[in-house]
Amino acid sequence: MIAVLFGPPGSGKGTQAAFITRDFDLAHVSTGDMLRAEAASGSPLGREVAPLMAAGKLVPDDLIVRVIAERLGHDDVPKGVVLDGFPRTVAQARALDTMLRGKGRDVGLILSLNVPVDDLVERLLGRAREQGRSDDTAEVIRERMHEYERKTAPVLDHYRKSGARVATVDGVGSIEDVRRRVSEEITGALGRAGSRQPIRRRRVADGT
Ligand code: B4P
Repeated sequence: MIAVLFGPPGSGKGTQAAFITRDFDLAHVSTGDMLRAEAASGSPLGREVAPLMAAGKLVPDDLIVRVIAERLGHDDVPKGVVLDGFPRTVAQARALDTMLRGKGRDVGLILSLNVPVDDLVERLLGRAREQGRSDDTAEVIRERMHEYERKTAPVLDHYRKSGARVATVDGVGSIEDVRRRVSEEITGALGRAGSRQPIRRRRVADGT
């Protein structure tokens, strides 16, 4: 199973990816986390991306595609992956399609988290208060939303046209409510794929 967690900034991709990867024993590939780690390390890549991220801009496609190509070569990938925050442009989606085709695989499920913009802004400003992320200020959030509408939203059409399974999930409600909806979609997709992989579902209600 290669699943893409899709949605605007603050829709809960990172939050839900943490549950899914644990509940279904999938590798978690978060481009946001990878880029933030590079920026914190002060590596040449980190120094290139830090100002873009702080301004709410997407980093260049060729750069992020190289990062993902390297990550998809890791040992934990064959068991299945949740891609969190990638692809974010149609060019990235096409590059991913090509990469996966080369491995005889494809994207099995796109989970699109649907959250109204007012809720997104409220969540991101809340995260700013709790975690102080440099890209969670009101001005930068506006720019990230703009980037999303212009460059990222069309990725869904790319997948719909390609015939991939796109599931829209209501991302409003408690984190546990959303977790339950997302889990149902993944369980359904795994069932349809007739996957023989062991599904290590844990009980969602109490988080065990
Ligand atoms: P990401 O790290 O992917 O960040 P995000 O879109 O802001 O957050 P996400 O949707 O994961 O929200 P979260 O669960 O944290 O990207 C950051 C930056 O990296 C981008 O702007 C870009 O510059 C760069 N980048 C990353 N990937 C790239 C790519 N492929 N190409 C180019 N550039 C790339 O949730 C947000 C908040 O909401 C949290 O505080 C959470 O606790 C809360 N929350 C979650 N679910 C909730 C719920 N149901 N109810 C209430 N609150 C909830």
